[in-house]
Amino acid sequence: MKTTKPLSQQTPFSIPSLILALALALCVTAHSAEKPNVLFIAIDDLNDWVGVLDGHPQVQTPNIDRLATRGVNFTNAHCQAPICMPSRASLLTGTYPHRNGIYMIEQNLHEAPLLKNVTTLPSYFKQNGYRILRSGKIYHRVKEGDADDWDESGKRYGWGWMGKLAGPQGVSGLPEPSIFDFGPIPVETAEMNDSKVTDWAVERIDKPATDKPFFLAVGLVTPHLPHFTPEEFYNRYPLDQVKLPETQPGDLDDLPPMGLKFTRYFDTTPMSHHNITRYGLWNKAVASYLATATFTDHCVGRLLDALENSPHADNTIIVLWSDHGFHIGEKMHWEKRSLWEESTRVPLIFSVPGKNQLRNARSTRPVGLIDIYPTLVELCKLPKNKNLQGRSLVPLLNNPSLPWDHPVLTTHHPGNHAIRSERWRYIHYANGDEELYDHRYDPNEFRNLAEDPEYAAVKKRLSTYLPKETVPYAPRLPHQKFTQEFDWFKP
Ligand SMILES: [Ca+2]
Ligand SMILES: [Ca+2]
Repeated sequence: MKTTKPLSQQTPFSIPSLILALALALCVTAHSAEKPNVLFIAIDDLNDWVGVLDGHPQVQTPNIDRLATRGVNFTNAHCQAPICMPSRASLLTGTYPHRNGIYMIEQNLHEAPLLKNVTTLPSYFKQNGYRILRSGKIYHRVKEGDADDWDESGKRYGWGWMGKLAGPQGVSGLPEPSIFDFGPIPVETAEMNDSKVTDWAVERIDKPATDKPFFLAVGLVTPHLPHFTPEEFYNRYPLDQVKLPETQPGDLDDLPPMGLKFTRYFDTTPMSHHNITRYGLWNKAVASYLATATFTDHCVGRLLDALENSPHADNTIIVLWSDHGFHIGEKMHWEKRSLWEESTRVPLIFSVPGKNQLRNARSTRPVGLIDIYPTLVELCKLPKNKNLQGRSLVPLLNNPSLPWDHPVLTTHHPGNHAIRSERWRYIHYANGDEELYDHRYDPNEFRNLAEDPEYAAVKKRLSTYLPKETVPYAPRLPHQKFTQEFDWFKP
């Protein structure tokens, strides 16, 4: 058995050997601090219905909540575009839609002339000595991600096979719902797409470390439509007990013509407010979405467990984000493609290993998904990438209440912008129409203050953050099945 001599009997260290030992210790610490792994968890269409975001009083997301206790939860984080393709293109290239030309689903970032010389986030990590791995949906299009030359890639799964389980009529009760379906389907939890995406990632986390640090990107596709889950998740939200989102009769009366126009896009799909209310399906839609949030959370929990039980637990940065929000009837709107809070607000949590890092902290400062790239570059001490248009959130990770006068921008098609500051949401449409909401008193954005002269100065100040120039669309692909010609510039 080893015994420790009393201090007085120990051989005294010479000053030079002490310095050498200290230097060695510092070297080891610096090396491991310089090369943290990254677990990059991308979620599709998850809004603020997450326990730690207080977006819905009944939602059960114990694992995302657990992650928040390990780091900093950004409660005022917003996407740069309220749909998958441009939001992910922005995040992964570190550029804004109004500066890269990617505004819509039917585009491809490798065909955008302004992105020709841009190094995407995973590629940047690869160039700087990381082993990059991906499982599931990271980019909107599979082929876009292929350009990163991943060291290992897991499979990405479609939803068609689940549609077959739901049957030709679907399970929601909407007529011909197609992908706009929601409810429980007869499937085992382990068979769900995201369970398999998670299995693949868990196996990689369990593997012994290589000489290189890893950047492991895991893209969970739930809660993207269809909102299917096994019954075990759906049954946690009894239909007679679910709370509907708060709405106000006549809420849309104070919208300018362009605000109203935006609500009409989804009127052409099965999941419209008209259809949902007409068929009495709002409770079921809420329960189904809550169930998808809980299922996604279950996958996140498996990733966190795997990491915590692995040798990488103390040397892995975790970032969790969703590409945009989702309306479940707020402002009588459904899905995304709006410039309101429910479309733009997203979960964003950073957990950074290290003794001095903050735990269980929240920051109410306005931040964007575009800030993830520069933040990871700084946290991992990679060389600065000068082409990035977001800003590193490291100062907020160190002090979540640091003064931060950087309102965040969301764009939907050229010229339609929202500016979100800590207190306000200011929307400026391409035709000049405006909306203004005061989140201090009106978190549901019921009262549009844009026409009230009392707020002219607020509008003027916020409008200084609008882009001065907007680039046109990068080349467009043919329309897909569920998209249609829609004029986003005129009421
Ligand atoms: Ca999405
Ligand atoms: Ca209103």
